[in-house]
Amino acid sequence: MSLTKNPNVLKWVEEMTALTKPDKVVWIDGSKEQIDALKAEAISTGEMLELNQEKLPGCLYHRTLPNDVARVEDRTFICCKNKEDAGPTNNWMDPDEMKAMLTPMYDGAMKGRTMYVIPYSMGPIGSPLAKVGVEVTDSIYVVLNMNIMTRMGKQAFENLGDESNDFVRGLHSKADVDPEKRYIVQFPEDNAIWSINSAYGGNVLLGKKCFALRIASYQGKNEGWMAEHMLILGVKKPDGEVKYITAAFPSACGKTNLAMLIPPEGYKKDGYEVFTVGDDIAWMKQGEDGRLYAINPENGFFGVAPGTNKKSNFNALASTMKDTIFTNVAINNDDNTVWWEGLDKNPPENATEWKGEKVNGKEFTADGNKLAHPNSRFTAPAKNCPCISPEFDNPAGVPISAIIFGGRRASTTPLVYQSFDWTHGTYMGSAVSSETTAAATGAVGVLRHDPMAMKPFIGYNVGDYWAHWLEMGEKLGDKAPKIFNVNWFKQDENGNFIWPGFGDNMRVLDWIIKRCEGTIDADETAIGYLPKKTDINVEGIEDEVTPEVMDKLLAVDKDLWTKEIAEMRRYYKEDIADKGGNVPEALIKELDKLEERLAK
Ligand code: OXD
Ligand code: MN
Repeated sequence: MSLTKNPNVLKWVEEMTALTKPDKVVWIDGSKEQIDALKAEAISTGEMLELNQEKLPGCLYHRTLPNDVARVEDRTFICCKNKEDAGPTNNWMDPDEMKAMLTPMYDGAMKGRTMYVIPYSMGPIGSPLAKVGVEVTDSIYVVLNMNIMTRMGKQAFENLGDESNDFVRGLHSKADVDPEKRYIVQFPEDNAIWSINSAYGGNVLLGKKCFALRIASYQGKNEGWMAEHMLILGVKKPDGEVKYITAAFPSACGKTNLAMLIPPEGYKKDGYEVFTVGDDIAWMKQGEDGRLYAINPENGFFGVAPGTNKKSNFNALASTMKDTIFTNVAINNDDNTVWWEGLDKNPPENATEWKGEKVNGKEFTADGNKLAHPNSRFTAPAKNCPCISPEFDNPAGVPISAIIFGGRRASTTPLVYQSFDWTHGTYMGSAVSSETTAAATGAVGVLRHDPMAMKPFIGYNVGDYWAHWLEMGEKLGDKAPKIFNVNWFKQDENGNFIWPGFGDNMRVLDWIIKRCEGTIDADETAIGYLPKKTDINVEGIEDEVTPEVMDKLLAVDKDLWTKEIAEMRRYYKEDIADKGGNVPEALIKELDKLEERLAK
């Protein structure tokens, strides 16, 4: 039975049913009974495995096909009418051509299967910043994940109302999971997403990257708000005030870790606390008081499992202890629990590796094999997180004091610096880049540009996206958050990291907050405001971060920055302007000014 009278929803679901021809249509109301029945069905067919219900209550396990383990950027498209509107960072195809190509693939794709109709809200129900989506899918795995990652079910339709046409239409079929016919397609002008031949999270949980970033960034440009690839955290100070900060880093730079940071002992003793509002996506809009407010549109964490342990991210690990779905990790068959590289130093002997083969985990990993896929995931409810913010469900969002950009840079970029103003900060965001690590590619130190950490997620032309950032700055005026850049990954001559990172990043957040409050001075340098050498608190880590190390962490090397400027000129011209991206004049000017300051 349908859950809404909204004729726009009914008509679209009817069309999708006629196209995909499922045996049955089930509307997802989000009730516990319905979810429990779907879990039982998925367990009975082997789609999901039930884990040890004493040690991991409510937790399930899923294995994807080995050819279907990550987002597929080369098969991801932005289909708007004009190619120029997709810009140089996106694959593009004419929307009609794309639909003509995909329609035969969807035709009858759900024969013999059930179509699930999932209404969901991105953002707290009733929030003026929230938006509704409807996803139809032939995968129970998708339903169960959407149940964790979004506010799903009847409540979302109540939020949409009986008339509105303002919902994102998501069509997903795993079809034959054929990698040659896999397409992840956004139609921003139609509020629509089509995903086919995948069953992996980032490609099929359409509320996440497809809607909350690609479609939403386009909506944000048109409606005057921002959808960003940012964590949101709150720092409670000893006086009880909470300051909120967002941060954008490319993947594998520790967003989830920073979002769930545990402050060093000294800070804890002084009364500091860190709260998580989000670990991946922020929707931000100007509030009535003129400040920028952020909500996390998601309701859970879709985190990378390998490397997560008690020390690296206690709060993330704790979040996975109940009602969590694990995908492509390894199973410890002795007690039917899960294991992944970096969880501990003790791979289970009696293991099932991620592809499903039973192995002796100790021997298997000794040969250099991995038990868990490097991109294996946990889907965990946000409310499980021990440090979840009390404001997590606040429909108004939280007021943002600072925006942080960062990447993985062995040299050049200091530990932290502050932009002179919003425009300069927008330049800094456009210059976000990360160096590949030896582990990932073999080619160490190759610079990948990832503006605002949004390269794979900007749903329109990157030049227009930068212009939108500049417009937002004008609107916010002196109420705008301050913009910073951080680099946790500086190395010495021998390739050793010289900043401890993890919880000690609190020391940098502390400086950032004091800069926002105007209670601490800074050194004005060519690249921005840098901390005075003694203003980063190193109490408790003096042995590691000596004054000499601090000198290195905060160094601005003229030769390296000259190279950086040359590379940014090349990037703006060859990668953006020559390929149809309109780099705003104001950003080129920032580059000129940076060069002038450096020459002085
Ligand atoms: C993610 C990503 O999964 O950025 O969050 O790839
Ligand atoms: Mn992400």
